Amino acid sequence: MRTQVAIIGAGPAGLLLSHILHLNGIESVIVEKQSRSSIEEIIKAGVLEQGTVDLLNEIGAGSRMMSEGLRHEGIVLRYDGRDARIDLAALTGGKAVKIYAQHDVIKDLVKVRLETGGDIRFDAFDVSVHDIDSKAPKVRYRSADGSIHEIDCDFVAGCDGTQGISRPSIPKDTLNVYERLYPFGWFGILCEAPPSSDELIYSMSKRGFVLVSTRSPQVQRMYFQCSPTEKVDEWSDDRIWAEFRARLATRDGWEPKEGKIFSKAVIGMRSLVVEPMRHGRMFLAGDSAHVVPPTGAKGLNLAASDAQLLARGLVAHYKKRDDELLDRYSETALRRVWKATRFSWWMTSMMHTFPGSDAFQHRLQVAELDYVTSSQAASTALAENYVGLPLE
Ligand code: FAS
Ligand code: PHB
Repeated sequence: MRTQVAIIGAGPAGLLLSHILHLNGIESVIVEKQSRSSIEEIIKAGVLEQGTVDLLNEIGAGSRMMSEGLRHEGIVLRYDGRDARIDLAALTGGKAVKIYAQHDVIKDLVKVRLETGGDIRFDAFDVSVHDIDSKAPKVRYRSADGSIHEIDCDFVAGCDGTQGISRPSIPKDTLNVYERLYPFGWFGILCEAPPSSDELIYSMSKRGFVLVSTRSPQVQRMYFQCSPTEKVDEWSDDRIWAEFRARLATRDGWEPKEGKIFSKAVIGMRSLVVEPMRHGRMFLAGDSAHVVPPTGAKGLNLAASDAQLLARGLVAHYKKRDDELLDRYSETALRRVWKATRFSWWMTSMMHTFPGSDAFQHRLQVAELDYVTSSQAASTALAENYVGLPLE
């Protein structure tokens, strides 16, 4: 079969790209290795930047997010046993973030794509790309019944995340890979409890970082810094809550609201950027090209901005026969990616306890947090990055 754009991966990047192209009259086919039910269940991100919220509304996929998502106009930085609030809305002229789980975004995007005639090939195995250096690239895959399918297209969008086949399909000697591994991970839980706080709490303590987030009035999302090789089954609920209480302790005796933990997982932490985000007629978007530590809540949002920038270039190609935006896609996307990578690295460095860290290092982190929370300029810088920088 033939289409204009073959998209590999039905994550935020692939689904957003496909729907934006559809709204501009451009055909695409998404090839996804997992089933629909599995991609709609994976627990991942939870914070949508203002730009991502606006995009979902613009493309007709935002109604459930607007009714069920939680608008947060501030975040709390906790350190030295006390809280300091960053007033995101006041510092950014009214912008905020929406707390809305990534798997709900996926559900909403799959629904709107299929309702508008979208072609999503779930359970696609052994996906491969071919002739991406030519004007007639191809995507091949094997469907569940064992038959082999070939999709002829004009362009391939590699939206298949960190474990995909797109990036490895690009000759290694043409790519520059920038990577930083962090000496810790996050132990993430979901629990049945009411919110412990009206806003997200990013907490720095000598015992390690904690993030108190939420999903709904009944389900809470929390993380604590752990070893990257931490074993989930060595952590009972009691031990987890004791660790959260110890790390979140404040001078006024604040304690988290506890409840039954129904999900536990350890998430690795690294920064990765691959340049360029293009090879021939294949473009990379989202985690296939970059990964950020979740401290800045940027991963999902970068996938959305890549999709917007790539769609803009493809629309100009097909509608105006103008390839200037497409030829500048990688450069434009990477400028935003590197700003988000810097912010995520900065938030991670400021809030986490590094191995070998001593009392001097801890005092430096306290001083940085004192400065960020007391300076209009510094708190504005944090706020404008957190709610999301302009698309370009
Ligand atoms: P995704 O990885 O979301 O999607 C890629 C899709 O491609 C998947 O559906 C996959 O099945 C498919 N695929 C892969 N290989 C394929 C192949 N060979 N053929 C066909 N399809 C293939 N970000 C945050 O901002 N905050 C967080 O708290 C946070 N937590 C995370 C927790 C976990 C466990 C993980 C894994 C990531 C987390 N992230 C978080 C980052 C995450 O949200 C990503 O940034 C976001 O999913 C990126 O979206 P995509 O680029 O679309 O890639
Ligand atoms: C989440 O709710 O999963 C979340 C929120 C903020 C972050 C990372 C994860 O920075």
